[in-house]
Amino acid sequence: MSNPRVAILMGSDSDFGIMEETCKVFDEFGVAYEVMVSSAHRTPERTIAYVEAARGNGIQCLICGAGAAAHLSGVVAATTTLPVIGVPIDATSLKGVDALYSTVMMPGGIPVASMAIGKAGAKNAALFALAMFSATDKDIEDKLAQYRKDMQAKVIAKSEALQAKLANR
Ligand code: RP5
Repeated sequence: MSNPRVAILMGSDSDFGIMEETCKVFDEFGVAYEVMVSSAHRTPERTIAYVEAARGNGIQCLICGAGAAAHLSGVVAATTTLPVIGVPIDATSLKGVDALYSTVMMPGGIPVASMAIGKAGAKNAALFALAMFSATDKDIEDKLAQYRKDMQAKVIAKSEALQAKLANR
């Protein structure tokens, strides 16, 4: 994709089934991103080299999805002053609580904006990045407003469908 604004990193290709939710939102909003599999512990030098170059390459925000003892977001945040959003992934028998704690409990000084575990978090990571962009990007502000209106309309339609179904019982 040309001129990506966002970098989506994941610790393993096994995380993509979740991080695809992030990609889908950016696709819907027409925001360019790039995806890279890079681990904080398996490929540390590659991860750091990529993040160090990110700002110069036009990246404005990094989204990191990782499971288990998920230190990817923290390592990325330690390497750049760009905003870093973390998505904890359910990859172990602890069902993502391990990754949530690793992602959310950053010591003061190096912030990571942690989202919820799993697909909801991956979706919200994109929406959170878009909310930040909307502070200075009117097109994204308008699209986010429309996104919320569409979501409300779907909830109301589902409510009415359920009420109609119950009325016919
Ligand atoms: C983490 O370990 C990755 O982010 C992934 O969620 C988890 C398992 O990785 P694989 O063993 O599937 O490659 O580093």
